[in-house]
Amino acid sequence: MKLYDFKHSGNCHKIRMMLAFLNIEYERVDIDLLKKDQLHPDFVKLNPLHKVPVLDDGGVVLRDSAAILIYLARKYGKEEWYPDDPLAMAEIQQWLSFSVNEVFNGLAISRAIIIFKRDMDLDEPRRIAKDALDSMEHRLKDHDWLALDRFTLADLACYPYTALIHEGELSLEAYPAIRAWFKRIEAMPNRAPMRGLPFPN
Ligand SMILES: N[C@@H](CCC(=O)N[C@@H](CS)C(=O)NCC(=O)O)C(=O)O
Repeated sequence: MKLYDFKHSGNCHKIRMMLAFLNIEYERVDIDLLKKDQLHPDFVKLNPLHKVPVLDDGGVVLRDSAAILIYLARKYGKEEWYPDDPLAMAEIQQWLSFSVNEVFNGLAISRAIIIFKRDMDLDEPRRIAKDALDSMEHRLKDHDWLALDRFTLADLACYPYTALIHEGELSLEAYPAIRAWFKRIEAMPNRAPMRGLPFPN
């Protein structure tokens, strides 16, 4: 299995975490976005959207972090991370959508503007980031996990960019339930390394 991966990408980190949880060995192919490796014709053939992560599992090529998580959970993992029950699946799916909408457009873009010095206005991402954090806090103030009563793909998909919030110069001071949720996730085994998170190497 090959993961086309950029080390500073939270979307890629979701997949690295999942592969670590599942104890799956894989080959990491470095796509350095700062060097525009994603525009190389060989990579664009794999993903015409020129974005990481991309997973190649014996010739099965998938893009999009949420799609890859579902594939890995159902092919190699535990059914309870993405169950068949229609309501449970929808409850997880609403957080997977949230992870690539509000979390990405709010928290990840705020971070990218700061750490990659992107020439973009911070107001709109900051507004979306606040909505994202308020939604998570609302759910987590009386639940341990984002969907269902256990760790699922919902938590995995929302974790990296939320935990990297300090790199976007945002604060979690007003969000104690989110901070407590980090501790539950960070206590789990088989975490993959990521700069800026409590398990860097
Ligand atoms: N919805 C996609 C978004 C992927 C994405 O935006 N990847 C960024 C890095 S986090 C990227 O590769 N950007 C390079 C580009 O757009 O050229 C996912 O969840 O995987």
